[in-house]
Amino acid sequence: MRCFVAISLPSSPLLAKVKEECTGMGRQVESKNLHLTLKFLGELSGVDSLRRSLGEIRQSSFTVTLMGLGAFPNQRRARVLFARAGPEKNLNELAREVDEKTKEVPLDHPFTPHITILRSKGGRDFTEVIARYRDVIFLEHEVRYFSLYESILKPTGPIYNEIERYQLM
Ligand code: 2AM
Repeated sequence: MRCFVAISLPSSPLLAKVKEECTGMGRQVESKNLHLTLKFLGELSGVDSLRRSLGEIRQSSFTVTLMGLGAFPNQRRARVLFARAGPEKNLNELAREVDEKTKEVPLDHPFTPHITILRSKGGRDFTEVIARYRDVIFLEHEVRYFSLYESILKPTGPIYNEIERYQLM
């Protein structure tokens, strides 16, 4: 199965506003699917040992802040529009531990704390919307747990099933 480790996040009125302003610019991530990926694991034949080792993580809960927007690979021809997430210290530390506990799966790219809002196949120019929402706080949310998810890709969009939830202290 195709798996990833992430923090699930709720939407907010301001995130909904950004999505509305970006109507027609790509496929929007459904509110129930909003998440911050800590590590993408890809296709795995089994998750038993990995499930156990993720359970060894001991970290404190913290408040995540979504502030400002960004784009991958760049603002003018973006395939992904995202909200920036912080505090970097907590998120980097948690992502580092997740990576440590799942060492058998190599990290495909360095961790950049973000929440994808929209995916655009052709590459769109998001310069204006990014400038408009500079320094805007979209969400402040207490993170009490992270989860291991299975992702099932469907033509209508991905389905994310929570395999296991890991409480923070
Ligand atoms: P994202 O966080 O930038 O949106 C489940 O597919 C999650 O894993 C997505 O949120 C996705 O990116 C992230 N991810 C990271 N690397 C990926 C890859 N190589 N293929 C698919 N998804 C990947």
